[in-house]
Amino acid sequence: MQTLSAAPARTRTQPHPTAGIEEATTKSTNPAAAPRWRDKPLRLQRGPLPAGARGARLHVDVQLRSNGRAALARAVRRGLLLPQKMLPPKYFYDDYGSQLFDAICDLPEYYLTRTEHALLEAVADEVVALAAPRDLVELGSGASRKTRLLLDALQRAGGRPRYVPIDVSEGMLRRSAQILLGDYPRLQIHAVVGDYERHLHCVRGGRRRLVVFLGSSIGNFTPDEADRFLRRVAEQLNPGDHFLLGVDLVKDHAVLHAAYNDAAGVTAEFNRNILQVINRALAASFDTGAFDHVAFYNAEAAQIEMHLRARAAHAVHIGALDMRVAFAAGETIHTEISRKFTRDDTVAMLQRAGFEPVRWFEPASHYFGLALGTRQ
Ligand code: SAH
Ligand code: AVI
Repeated sequence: MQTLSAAPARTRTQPHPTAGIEEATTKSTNPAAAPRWRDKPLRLQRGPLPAGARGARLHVDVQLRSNGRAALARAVRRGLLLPQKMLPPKYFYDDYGSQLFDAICDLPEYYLTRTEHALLEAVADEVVALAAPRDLVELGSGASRKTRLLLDALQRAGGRPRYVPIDVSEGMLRRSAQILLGDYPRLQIHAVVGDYERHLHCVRGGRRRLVVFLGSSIGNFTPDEADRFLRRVAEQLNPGDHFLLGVDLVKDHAVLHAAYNDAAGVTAEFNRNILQVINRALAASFDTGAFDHVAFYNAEAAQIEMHLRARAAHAVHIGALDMRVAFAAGETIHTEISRKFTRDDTVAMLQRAGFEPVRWFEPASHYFGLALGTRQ
């Protein structure tokens, strides 16, 4: 694998509103009809977009109904009955949580987004030249800001790409798609409102693909979860398709600590917002003010751990689950891990999943890495 050092970070550009763009939407009406990934891996078919999408440049495929309320209910019941109470981090991202994450990306302490943006800016042309994609698929696309660097590179290379973002956050996905369509008049978007742990098969397209998973979101999985997830991603791809993975690298502990304990308190607000998500979806009575934000670096596991710590003993009622949850003073809910990687970890992780490493990109600061692999 070759290595490249990139230029220093630049300021990110702000998105701007655009007029409405013609759009077609399909909803999954019969989830049983859609093959579950675990049961039956799908080889995606070459072919046209679904009927409703013809003529429209944006097609939105809604896989998550009521924001996956049933799955949230199961996860909350299971997680809050554990001796170490836990909640899955994907539930941070209601509309407000997505906006908070976007604000985190601009924080001076949160170097991840700036560093990855600058790195991708430096290497996007090379990535596009190597992958030569016709479809650009993005897992957990959020505001799709870094995606622009790849779309720009694709345009420079004379391509007419289709962009296929998948995200659990419907509002953010739709807003980002509208903005992109305004800025890229030749772009087609097939957006999937879905959970990439369950709806990977919906990331359509049998054309040559570049799948990107940026922001070090892979670090929010445990090692076993990450291996399983990457294997599923690899199984979706055809030989010659490429995968670009962004990973936050192990570094000075104080830098890591500060990135998750910002002075403005945005990360604390983001962390506590998961309780509001549960309050609204499951008629729960969490008082967000009763919990402190706690984030620390566990050097042995090479991960930031984020918790919500009860200030005093109290109980919470979760109406939709008919469940009472007791908290001792100082007891925590573990809400997120954010693992930090080395280049060797990352390459080994890709190889275990069935990818052949193609390039490793890393800035002079060694703060963040981008690994490009291809399906073996
Ligand atoms: N890729 C962007 C956003 C990272 S934030 C970046 O690099 O800045 C994580 C994003 O993944 C959020 O937009 C969140 O809504 C989405 N997300 C988290 N878990 C998800 C899941 N299981 N399935 C689909 N999207 C998910
Ligand atoms: C999306 N994910 C990679 C972020 C991270 O850094 O783990 C989420 C986040 N949590 C706190 N701040 C940002």
